[in-house]
Amino acid sequence: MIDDAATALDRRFMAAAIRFSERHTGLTGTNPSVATLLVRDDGRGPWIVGRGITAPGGRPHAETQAINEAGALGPGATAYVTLEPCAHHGRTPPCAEALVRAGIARTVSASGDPDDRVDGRGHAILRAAGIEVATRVLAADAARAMSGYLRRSTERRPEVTLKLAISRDGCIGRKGEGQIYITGPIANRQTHLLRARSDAILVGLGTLLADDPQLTCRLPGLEGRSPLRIVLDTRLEAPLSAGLVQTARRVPTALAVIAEKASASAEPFRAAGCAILACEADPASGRVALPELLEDLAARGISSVLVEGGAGVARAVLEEDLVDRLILVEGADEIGAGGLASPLDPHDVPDRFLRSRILHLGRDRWTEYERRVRS
Ligand code: AOF
Ligand code: ZN
Repeated sequence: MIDDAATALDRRFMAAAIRFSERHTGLTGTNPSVATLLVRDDGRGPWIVGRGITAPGGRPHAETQAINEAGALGPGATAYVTLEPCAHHGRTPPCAEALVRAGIARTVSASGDPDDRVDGRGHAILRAAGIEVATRVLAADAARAMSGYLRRSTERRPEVTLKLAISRDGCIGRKGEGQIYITGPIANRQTHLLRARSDAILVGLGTLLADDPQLTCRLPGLEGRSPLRIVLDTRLEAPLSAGLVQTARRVPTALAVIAEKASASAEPFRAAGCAILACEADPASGRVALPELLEDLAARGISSVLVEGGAGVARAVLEEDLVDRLILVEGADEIGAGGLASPLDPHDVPDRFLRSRILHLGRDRWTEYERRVRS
């Protein structure tokens, strides 16, 4: 009985730690956003004495911030960490050693850390110091919160989320018209939150030409959290006057082009502040090869990519089985004549996707799917 109570309490604090960690998702560079809660119980029930989240940019790590906040209340506390504490010497000593030095009595962790420098060593340092260690508490929830980092660490590519807004009659836009609203303001704000939490947004040239989009996060207070904007522009045909190009100094922007286009003709784009990604061409289509581009992005530290635009890009990532998370936002109204058909029928989602969440946002329905674990 006592064990069950302890487990329920552990889950409660770990759930709080995971939610807390999500505050910095998308802000911590190549580091995952990790949270630590230090909790002690002096006989009147548990209370949180220190909290930390991986700082923007990736350092300091969560644990040392929580230890500092707890001060004299740290010794004897239980540490809830969403990721195994690190075991390597970076700019600061390992967090596992910091927890030992702080006199932590017990550690509860959610996900292991696949980083070669950690991978079990963090837990081993704690155990060797006589600290009780419970692992894998709410491991699946923590893995979901850090899915980009875990995917990049283990598969050397970012996690890809495809988001499609689909009208009631199965369309994603109207031919010849720029941006039209398929979903309402609440769903649109949810999309901006998704952008804030992503490292990069990917769209095709067609979307840039048709919509001249901004692809920024415009939620009040979160304006600084716009991700890197990447345009698939095989032959470098984007106009210099495009909004994305013109604002590249303010919001990072990259054009993914095939190698032979990355030379002299790209100079004006570089001068405007755009990064030029020289990509391999897919032998069949001649277009930028997507798996290789994703590998390249992972090597640059990008852990999550949100695919937001263009039926063509959506179709390509689906056909090449590159989509890890699928988000369908179904609007309440029809587009009618001239509608562009969605590359995916919301009533016929491929079997490899498992529905994980449904939100009702105003008149819209937001459904999330995760790719089933490959056997
Ligand atoms: C922790 N606590 O809050 C985070 C950890 O480049 P460095 O030295 O900052 O190390 C990066 C690695 O640290 C990263 O790959 C992951 O293994 C770990 N992240 N570890 O103990 C944290 N963010
Ligand atoms: Zn650390």
